[in-house]
Amino acid sequence: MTTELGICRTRNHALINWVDQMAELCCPDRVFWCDGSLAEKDQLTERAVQEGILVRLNQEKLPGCYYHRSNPNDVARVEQSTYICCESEEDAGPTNNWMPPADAYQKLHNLCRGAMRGRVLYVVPYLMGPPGSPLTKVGVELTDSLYVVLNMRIMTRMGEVALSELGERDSFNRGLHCLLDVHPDRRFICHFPQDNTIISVGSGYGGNVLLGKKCLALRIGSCLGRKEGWLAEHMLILGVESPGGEKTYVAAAFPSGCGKTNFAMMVPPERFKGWKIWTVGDDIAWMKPGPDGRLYAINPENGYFGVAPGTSLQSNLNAMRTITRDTLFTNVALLPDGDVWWEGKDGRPPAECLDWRGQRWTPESKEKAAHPNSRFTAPMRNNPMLAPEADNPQGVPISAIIFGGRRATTLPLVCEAFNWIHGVYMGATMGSETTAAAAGATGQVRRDPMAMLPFCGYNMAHYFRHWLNMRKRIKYPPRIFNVNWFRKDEQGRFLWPGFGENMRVLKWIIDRCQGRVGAHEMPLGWFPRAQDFDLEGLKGFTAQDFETIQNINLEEWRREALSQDELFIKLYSYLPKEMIFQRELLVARL
Ligand code: GTP
Ligand code: SPV
Ligand code: MN
Repeated sequence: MTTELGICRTRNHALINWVDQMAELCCPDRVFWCDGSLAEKDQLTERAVQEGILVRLNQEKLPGCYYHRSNPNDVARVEQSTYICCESEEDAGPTNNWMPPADAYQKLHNLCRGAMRGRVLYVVPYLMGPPGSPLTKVGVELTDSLYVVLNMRIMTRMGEVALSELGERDSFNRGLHCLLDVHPDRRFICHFPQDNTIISVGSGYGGNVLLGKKCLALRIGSCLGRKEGWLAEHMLILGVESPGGEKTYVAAAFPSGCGKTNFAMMVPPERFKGWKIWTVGDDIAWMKPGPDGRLYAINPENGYFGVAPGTSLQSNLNAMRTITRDTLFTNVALLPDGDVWWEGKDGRPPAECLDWRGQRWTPESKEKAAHPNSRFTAPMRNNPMLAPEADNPQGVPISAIIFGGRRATTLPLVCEAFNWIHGVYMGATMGSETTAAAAGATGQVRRDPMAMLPFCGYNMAHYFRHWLNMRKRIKYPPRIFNVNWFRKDEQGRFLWPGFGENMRVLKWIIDRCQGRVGAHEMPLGWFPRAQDFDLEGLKGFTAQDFETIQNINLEEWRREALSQDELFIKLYSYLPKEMIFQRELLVARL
């Protein structure tokens, strides 16, 4: 028996009315309601292959895997085209682009009018969060991109499950996405926090268009969190299991392209035999105080949209296992036998392939074969180290929050904040070198508070205030740490081996949380004592190197303090006093 696909089966009037209105605006030939079934996946995948949106990869090597090239003008998030559309410009704050909601609606509705003629409008109901969690939110994305539908199917809990969670309520996030002509001049990603609405046009890539991710889970999510008393953060969540079975959960905020996926899937080195790292999430955490006074986190996502270049059996074994089936690859290189490749993958570069633009590539070529922001979209259920708690509606209790940027200088490998307020200051003043995850120059240090600069949906100064206020609602607050895997020597080589060896840093962090190791007080916070930091079995890294990587250079810190000031001056009118006092204390200690 076959049931017909694409039929509307909900009786939710608010939803039906809104879809009707949007269809009237966009004028698609057809409206297709997604139910999330396997039959639907097969049908839509087949359609995407026929339309040239996906290329079927070698099904013996990569069962269920497909390949997509995005428009070369559309390969990353576009921060300059991302807007917060609230009534007052001050609510968006100086770190966001702002448009008055009425103007934005008019502009975007004009762009969308008739934009789906000759096309299909797909209705994608989805959940951010496990079914039944008090933190879970329902979203519905309307899109004319099959690529978006198939990605959302992996990245969220999509279809029937979301409609039944929604029931008759009208409290769902309304997302409209139109490809238009995929031209940068007509590319806008607009958020309307008052209306719980998102409209994205002119792009077909990643965080611009998979509306559950950055748009709902972070920008709208941060606004909801402020209102409802929780935190929506750009954080991975992992569980550390000791050989004795003790489990400790940590959340870590690193900016885009700075190591969250890698850290969340880490394989501990030989020295830590018997230790296990379980992945709860690799990009987003929603955190709320629980009834026992601890801070609980859920991962609202259902899949990984991870950076491909640099991913290898050596650097990220669990990711490599995760992407062997039912995975979509975007903007990587395509091999003659229907396999995929990227810079940093295991083995030698292929003798020839097609690069991310579809042009012939050989090892002599000057350009990269895979785009630096090429990605895989993979179901989290493929991850052999997926934490069983990833589906737990209550989430996991967080013992440590870790902030970390990509800094070639200045920042030590690890230190611990003196207390919550100091930790918030550490997060607020985070700096990081820009990466290929956003369009624009890479390698430039900028302030990226809590790794949320591109994702905070309201005034960043109010966001700091919200973080400070949260302390009163958490009886047993997590300890806060800062890490930097990316410090370099004078020759430009990374001082720290990173990846699996980050377990050594994590071990010190959880030992601190369990009150098992000491530390010494330094101007920046608590530093590990040499005897408490495990360097055994780490080839080529001496106690002297440890001192070098933990060194505080006063000249660098003078510049750092000045650079922090630039952000604070920008935010001055609403900046919590605590931030100013912390800065003064830091300067005094230095
Ligand atoms: P988004 O998905 O953009 O939010 O990024 P992410 O934070 O998940 O970054 P990801 O883990 O994909 O890492 C991005 C880049 O950082 C890759 O090129 C990695 O190889 C590199 N990287 C990750 N961890 C380490 C590390 O410990 N040391 C060094 N040197 N590089 C790392
Ligand atoms: C990021 O840029 O932080 C990402 C990738 O996780 S995207 O979904 O494109 O925003
Ligand atoms: Mn991210």
